[in-house]
Amino acid sequence: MSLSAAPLRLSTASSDFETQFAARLHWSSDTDHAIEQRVADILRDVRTRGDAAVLEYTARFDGLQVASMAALELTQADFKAAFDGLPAAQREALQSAARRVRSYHEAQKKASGESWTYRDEDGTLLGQKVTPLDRVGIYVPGGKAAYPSSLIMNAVPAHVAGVSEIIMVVPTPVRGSVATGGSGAATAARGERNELVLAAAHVAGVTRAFTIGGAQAVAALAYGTATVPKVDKITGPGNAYVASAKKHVFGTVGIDMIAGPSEILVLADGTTPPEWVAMDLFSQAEHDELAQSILLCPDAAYIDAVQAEIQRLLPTMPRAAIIAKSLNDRGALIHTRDMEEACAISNRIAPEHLEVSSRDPHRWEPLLKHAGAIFLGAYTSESLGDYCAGPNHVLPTSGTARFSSPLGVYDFQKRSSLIEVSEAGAQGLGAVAAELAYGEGLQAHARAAELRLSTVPPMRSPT
Ligand code: HSO
Ligand code: ZN
Repeated sequence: MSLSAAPLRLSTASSDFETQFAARLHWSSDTDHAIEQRVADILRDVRTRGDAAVLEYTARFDGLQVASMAALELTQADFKAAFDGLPAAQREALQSAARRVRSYHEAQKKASGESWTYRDEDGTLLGQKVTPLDRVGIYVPGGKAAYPSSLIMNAVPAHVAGVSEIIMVVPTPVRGSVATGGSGAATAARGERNELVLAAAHVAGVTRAFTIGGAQAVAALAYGTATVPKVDKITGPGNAYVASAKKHVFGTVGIDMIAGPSEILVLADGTTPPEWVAMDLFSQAEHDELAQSILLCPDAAYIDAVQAEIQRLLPTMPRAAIIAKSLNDRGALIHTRDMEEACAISNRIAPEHLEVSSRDPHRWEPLLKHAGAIFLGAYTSESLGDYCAGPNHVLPTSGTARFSSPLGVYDFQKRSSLIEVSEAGAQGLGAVAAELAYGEGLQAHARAAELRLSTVPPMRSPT
């Protein structure tokens, strides 16, 4: 089978640009009602029957038949053994990535995650107290999508925030468990341990882990069972069942986000080797047939060169079929009038990953407002950010970078307001509060403020 990949060619100068552009960006995340219904049933069942229900679903969907939940728990010793069993180069790479991700998130915490207070002239103290969540659950998908790098990106910021218990769930049977078939975690059902994920749990500081997955794992974390502790927030990617379960339990627990397919937008001035740009476009396309890779460039000859590299490199890729489908169905090579216009279009797309592949990236960066992560200059391949540059790779997708941010330390913290009103402060504030409270017809509020005034006024009659 000879594959070919030709992302849609567009030009902003052409009269049908807007129509074609809109069609290419359109992505439907329509909820499947059958999935919603099945997930709701599983959640209800786990909520009422706890461990027994989790064990049944794990046997049915993951083909993992065990007598008790204890057999599904992994220990820190398991993580350590997996880590020790890796080749030295992999151990070092995991540690080096975790170290850089930790440093970045420590800086993030220092810059925006600390408590603060100030005092008014009358001695009143106001501020914000930042505290970590007590316990979080991290969902790690099974099978091929079990990315150790994603575990690091979720667990390390939680750790830096000061979360004391990090509970991981991953639908991967271990300890030679008997597998009888099932769905959802095809690789796992064959009884393969994902050593890299367990090793990442070691370097990322996971507290406890269970080899459960799907909606039943989300339910166990959200409601708690006799074995699985109830968490305060669930983060991490998953399939349609997991996404639907996370939406359902939101409110009972916090969730991070519901991520769509990966996206990369390369804004090129034509000075980067076209081979590099073609491979960067592939790097997100290879995640998923629904992934979106877009090139924006004012140089038509350069776009031709990138297209030629795409065709030349495609057959060398083990995931060529996924890449080709993604590029053909959702990719685009867009010719713009100039770099300014390219920046404006990038802002309209608000991509998850934005590479500014230019000799002069700092000239364009100030024009770029909406993107999950911005990679500056030809040497900054997006894939470095996926693994080890330091910033988080869990990023807003599908245009949500217009209003949301990368996963960070702040997702594992919450804020409490601090107020300490001095006696002097209570005079001024008391008068203001009482006036507004009477206006709202709330007598007790008004009197609570007035009783603290040095001269307590007579109670007003209700209006
Ligand atoms: N690019 C993905 C993250 C990832 N890449 C994991 C490789 N491994 C997030 O969009
Ligand atoms: Zn990636």
